[in-house]
Amino acid sequence: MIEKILIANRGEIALRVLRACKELGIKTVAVHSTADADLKHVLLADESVCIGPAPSAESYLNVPAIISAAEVTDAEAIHPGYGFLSENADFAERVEESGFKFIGPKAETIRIMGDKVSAIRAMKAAGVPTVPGSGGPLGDDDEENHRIAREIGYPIIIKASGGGGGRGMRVVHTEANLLKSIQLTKSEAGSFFGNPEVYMEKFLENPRHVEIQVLADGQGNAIHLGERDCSMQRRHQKVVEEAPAPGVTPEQRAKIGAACVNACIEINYRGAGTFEFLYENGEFYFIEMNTRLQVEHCVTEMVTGIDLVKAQIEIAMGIPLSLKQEDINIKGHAIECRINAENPARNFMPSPGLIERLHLPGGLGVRWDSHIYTGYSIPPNYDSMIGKLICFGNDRETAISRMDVALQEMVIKGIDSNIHLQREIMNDHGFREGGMNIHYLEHRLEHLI
Ligand code: MV4
Repeated sequence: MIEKILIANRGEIALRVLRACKELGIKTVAVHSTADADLKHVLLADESVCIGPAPSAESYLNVPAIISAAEVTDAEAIHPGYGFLSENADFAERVEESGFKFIGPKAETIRIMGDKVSAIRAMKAAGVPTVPGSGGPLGDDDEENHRIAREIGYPIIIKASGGGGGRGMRVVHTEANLLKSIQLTKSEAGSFFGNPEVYMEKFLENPRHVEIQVLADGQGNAIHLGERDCSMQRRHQKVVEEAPAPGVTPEQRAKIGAACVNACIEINYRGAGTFEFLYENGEFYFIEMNTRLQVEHCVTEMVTGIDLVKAQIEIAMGIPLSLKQEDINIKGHAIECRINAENPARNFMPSPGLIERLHLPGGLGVRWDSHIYTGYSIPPNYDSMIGKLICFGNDRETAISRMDVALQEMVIKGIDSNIHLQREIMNDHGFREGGMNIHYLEHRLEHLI
């Protein structure tokens, strides 16, 4: 049993984790920066510890301060949430070395997945379909690199092994640009990530971003919870996510899901995880694995009825997965709109400040995951996402209509938000049709704003 969990995060996800802990009868420790003393989860936690000043580098990324907070409060486990230290292998290692449970995979697994070349190698070896590519780091042999690119076929993309999430990539359309692009990407990778290693993949021009959620107990049991479509994004920031992905058939889901489950068992994965794929012409191509809970986990919860945070905690306690694959049924449709404190008309400039008035939507199939409240002031130091509106329906059209009504009902006064933009997306013909690719929203935004 775990009796007390320290939540090493802030905002909506810290509150989400706190709620799961309370439901399980587990005591909670909130850690917060000086700018965050009045966060909702800090006020609701059994204990709270200030771990540093407002800048993340000195608080939410301050490993010694977080471990000290766990020591002084006698917490037994640390939940990292998403972002911050959630995929930092050194942090996971320090947590476990200090005698606490890290609610997530083993440090070694985080390290393998953090290095994209080793992640792709591991997945390919486990039978997960990957993007045609170099399958390993590029060397200094120019002729060999030309040969690899020619074999893959242009356009190709060069990616930093230490990158991910859209940083450190370069598309090459013709042979003439190959060598200098490799050099440039290597040198950028070296300074951005401290690792100059790069690899090559076929550049898929119009894919969708479809990801598979898994749960594994590190004791030989693993299941998948279907997929999410996260193609509606701007500058690598997801805007709308949904489950299931439009057009993915039960047969396709079972096949790619089984490949992910098999890989989890092969690498002895522990915890919740996400396999990210590019999806084009009905085929899945693995690109990266996320070894943490994701922002958009809620849409999977809505269509499976499974509490992913509770599952993470039970796995950390060493309880074998009681769910079997045949217990997982995808029912209905869920959509998540990220609500950000930003001004879409001013190049999405962040809009921190006081929430003067707040009216929240409700009704059947409406979920609001957020830490904000009237009188709360959004600090300027962190991500601009202030909440997630999730709507469920028996079918996609119902979920979209519910979302549209919920967005109409929602009022946040005192700051700018993307609520109106989300309404426009819900009423956009392409979105309503479903199955748009990763470039669709960025093109539509030229007309929507
Ligand atoms: C790609 C790709 C096309 N072909 N790889 C961007 C983020 C990083 N996780 C991987 N990314 C991409 N990799 C190949 N071989 C296009 C992207 C990409 C993208 C992927 C997912 C979601 C949004 C994206 C936006 C631009 C580019």
